[in-house]
Amino acid sequence: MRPTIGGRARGAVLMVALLATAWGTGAQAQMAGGDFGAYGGMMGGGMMGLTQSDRPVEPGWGGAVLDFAQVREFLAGSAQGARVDARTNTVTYRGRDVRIAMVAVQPGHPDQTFEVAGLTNPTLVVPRGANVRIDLVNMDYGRNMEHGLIITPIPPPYPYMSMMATGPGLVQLEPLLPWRSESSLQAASYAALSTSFVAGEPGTYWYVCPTPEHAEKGMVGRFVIR
Ligand SMILES: [Cu+2]
Repeated sequence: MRPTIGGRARGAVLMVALLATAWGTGAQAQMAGGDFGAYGGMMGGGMMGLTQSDRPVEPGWGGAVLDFAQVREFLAGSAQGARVDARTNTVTYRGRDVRIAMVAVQPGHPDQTFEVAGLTNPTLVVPRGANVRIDLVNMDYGRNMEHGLIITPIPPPYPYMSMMATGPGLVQLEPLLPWRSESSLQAASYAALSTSFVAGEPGTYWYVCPTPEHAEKGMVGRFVIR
């Protein structure tokens, strides 16, 4: 079963636990165009706490581990199936099956942002009813640079502890992705994780990094279902 964004009642949290598959180090061979291991939001009371990952990535962290060549391949394909409009900072997807290739803090972009298809914190537009998969790679490095993603109907601004405002979200990548293993981009290993859901109720939502301070600093963008 997959979680659905939105529901019959506006604001209702209709979540179904995902079939969760954690990928360890064996995931690397399947990376190209593959799924990094899907995590569902374990919704319901008491699941606010995200796993702490304030450390560099290492095998067995809970998701996939990519090398730099795989990350470059990921970036090169990140606009596939998307219409990218830099003027409006919008990435629009079509069809029943949507795959969104997202980076947390891509080098060359502002700190504490998400990147999709080369744009910074773009508005992402998906069709109603689409099966959406988000693949997230953390390219950041250093203390407190673990990143994650939730999708929430609660708009910004958010406080330092963004989840105090957003709650656990309708969709959640969990656990947080640890930062890359080395300062050198070429030598580093990278954490990658996927989640899948159905785009239900049309409307405007927000993708938000749940790490303390990050959403407050601007690690947030619009997610539109129409
Ligand atoms: Cu973050």
